[in-house]
Amino acid sequence: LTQDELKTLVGQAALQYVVRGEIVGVGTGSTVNKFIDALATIKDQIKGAVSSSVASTERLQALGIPVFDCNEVTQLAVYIDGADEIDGKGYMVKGGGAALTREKIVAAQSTQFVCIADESKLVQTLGKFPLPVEVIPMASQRVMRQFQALGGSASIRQKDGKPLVTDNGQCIVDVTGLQIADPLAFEATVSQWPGVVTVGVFAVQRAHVCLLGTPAGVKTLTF
Ligand code: DER
Repeated sequence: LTQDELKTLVGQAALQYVVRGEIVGVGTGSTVNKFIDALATIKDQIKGAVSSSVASTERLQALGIPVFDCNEVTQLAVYIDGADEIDGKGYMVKGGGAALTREKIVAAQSTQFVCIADESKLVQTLGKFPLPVEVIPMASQRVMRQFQALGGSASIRQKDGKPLVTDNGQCIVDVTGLQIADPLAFEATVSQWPGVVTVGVFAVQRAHVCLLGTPAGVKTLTF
């Protein structure tokens, strides 16, 4: 099975967690895109979706799925999203798709976080994947120096030769060389640095279930 086929597998498997008649929280990325395509096959059985990015909103709307704003809904039963890394406790590194801020917001408004991922995302310790951090541009150099002081090396994510601008108009700093042994403490510390909008460690908003795509089929991890 190719990685793409594994993503399709878990995207379809996530349908079983969607509460019929309700609004489902939808994340961002290529695996989530497979889930959105699967969701479209049951769109008459749901009320709609809350989206975590412009990209997911556009895909949902193109498939005829109503999209609601976070402020139009209260608690969502389920949030379906991918991850760049997930460890044995459901802690994740996210933000490869630059949508981490809105992903964390929708996840915070959801009761159950169901992570869908191909098996390459399951790691022992978070930190091999470059850690995304959404930052107010004027703070970016100081935040990069703070990560360097922790032993990391940081850079401003580029797109088409200039700094990527997020859906929220901010920039993304990617940090390599960190060992995130205590995701809860790391998330709490970095989230307080002036200028940090969102750090791509999802520890408070960890996953409760992970549908892991493997050549042997979908493995369900619960945390
Ligand atoms: O940006 C994100 O957090 C995405 O969920 C990303 O981490 C997963 O994207 P992928 O499914 O394309 O690997």
